[in-house]
Amino acid sequence: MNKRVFVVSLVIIVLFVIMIVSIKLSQPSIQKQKEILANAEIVLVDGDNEVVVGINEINNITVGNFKAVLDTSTTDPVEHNYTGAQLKDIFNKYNIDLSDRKAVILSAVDGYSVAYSIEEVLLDKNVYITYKKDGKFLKSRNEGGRGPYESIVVSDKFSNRRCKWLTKIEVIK
Ligand SMILES: Nc1nc2c(c(=O)[nH]1)N[C@H]1C(S)=C(S)[C@@H](COP(=O)(O)O)O[C@H]1N2
Ligand SMILES: [Mo]
Repeated sequence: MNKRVFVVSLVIIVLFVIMIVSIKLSQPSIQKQKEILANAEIVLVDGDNEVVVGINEINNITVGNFKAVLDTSTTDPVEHNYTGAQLKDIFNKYNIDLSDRKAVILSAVDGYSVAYSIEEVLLDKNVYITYKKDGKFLKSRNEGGRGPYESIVVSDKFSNRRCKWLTKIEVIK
């Protein structure tokens, strides 16, 4: 074997080994991401009626994308493209009739909670449960994100009534 062939073969073998090692190394993080998504659940509560909603259900109800302005105390207003389902469509899917209800309370893992009136929830294209921002899944709290779910009130100028890390939606009579 001449030297040139030897060097070329060696480079190919080294590149192949690097490729295999990097695939193996990325597998646990892909697995973890799947678990986070698999466990991404929201509890819907209406009196004694309680249902657990997961990413597949939300995904099925999702009709498309919408734009909303993110404006927090520490950031300037920036418009983003979100993907999610309208909250009224989620209630509709689970046959929860909002017409004689007063409000909806959304709560998060950190103890934050916020109330939306039934009127604003029933407005078209106003209140969404979102899981993707600019085409990427929202990261969980552990990963420094606002997901896996965040509620958005499109008509709100500021973002203080959004519920990050959303885990529970309760209907109030
Ligand atoms: N779960 C949860 N959601 C929350 C809050 C919070 O403390 N916990 N703060 C609210 C307020 S006051 C603002 S301004 C924004 C904060 O967004 P930021 O984390 O990007 O600053 O989220 C809102 N939603
Ligand atoms: Mo805030």
